[in-house]
Amino acid sequence: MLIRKPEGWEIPEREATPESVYMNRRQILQAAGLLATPSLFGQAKPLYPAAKNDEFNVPAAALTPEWAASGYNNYYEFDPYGKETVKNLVGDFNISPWQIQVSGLVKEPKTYDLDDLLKKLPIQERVYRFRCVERWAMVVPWSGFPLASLIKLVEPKSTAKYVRFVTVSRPKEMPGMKQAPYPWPYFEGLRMDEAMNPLTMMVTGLYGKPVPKQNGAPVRLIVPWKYGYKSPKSIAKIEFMSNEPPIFWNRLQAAEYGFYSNVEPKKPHPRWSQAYEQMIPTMERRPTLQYNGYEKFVAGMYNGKEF
Ligand SMILES: Nc1nc2c(c(=O)[nH]1)N[C@H]1C(S)=C(S)[C@@H](COP(=O)(O)O)O[C@H]1N2
Ligand SMILES: [Mo]
Repeated sequence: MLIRKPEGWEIPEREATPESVYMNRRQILQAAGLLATPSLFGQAKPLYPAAKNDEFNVPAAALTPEWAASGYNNYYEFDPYGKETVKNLVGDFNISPWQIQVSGLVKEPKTYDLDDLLKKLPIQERVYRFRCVERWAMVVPWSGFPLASLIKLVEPKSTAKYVRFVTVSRPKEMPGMKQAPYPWPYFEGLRMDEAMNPLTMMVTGLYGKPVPKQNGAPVRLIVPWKYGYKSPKSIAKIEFMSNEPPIFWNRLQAAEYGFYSNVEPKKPHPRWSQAYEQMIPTMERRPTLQYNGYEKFVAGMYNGKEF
């Protein structure tokens, strides 16, 4: 029997009823990835990866591996007793939509939507050294906007001398909050000049992607010349004040944690010499640097006694 070869003008059966018959134009464009999802609508281009700031960059080989930075975390609201466990406990944590309440000594106390802020405040990527008082350290690319740009937007009064930050409080989504009798939610603070320092960043991204929940999504502070606990995660409130605000770790153990907490190799913590640091994940030892290596950017703010 002769098998008839289709003529060029004949459409094979499987192509005769293309999907386009069943999909409307919008669905087709969406399937092809050509339509922005509603939440992205109006945004000129994707947020990540953000433009790299060349002043704060290192060769890729000098970076901490991404899996280590996002797999070894201090985030007591999820686990007050473990670090490698945190990433497995963040599943129920809701980060969208996200609001930041700005209050205190400011022109107009107001609650801001993070998505709206991100339309006004351009983000950039900076590689920073990051150092925990427990001595472990890493070198990672954060993305975010300078805290100074947010402060300029909200216009604090001249009487504002300090800024206080408060982490979100969601005991139902943050299982660690019930495990330890701490004065939740986590609270921190900076002097106004520290908050305005160009190094101080509100971070929304890590390794060219949105920052993982275990690292503080959707927005955290990064203050690279201070010990890590000065960089609160998942910030829900920012308050401008005339007096130095209390901070979480000082409230818990005043003898061990001061307000400034600038990295200083010659000042040992009662439980950890600060002469060296250990790079995750190898735990290779390196000498601790004054102000964590950011002396030229920050030493001018201090008289040498703020540790
Ligand atoms: N809300 C909140 N922020 C926090 C903490 C925390 O327990 N809760 N831990 C701090 C400490 S001690 C460190 S070292 C860093 C760790 O950040 P990382 O997990 O992204 O490395 O987050 C800081 N911010
Ligand atoms: Mo820490």
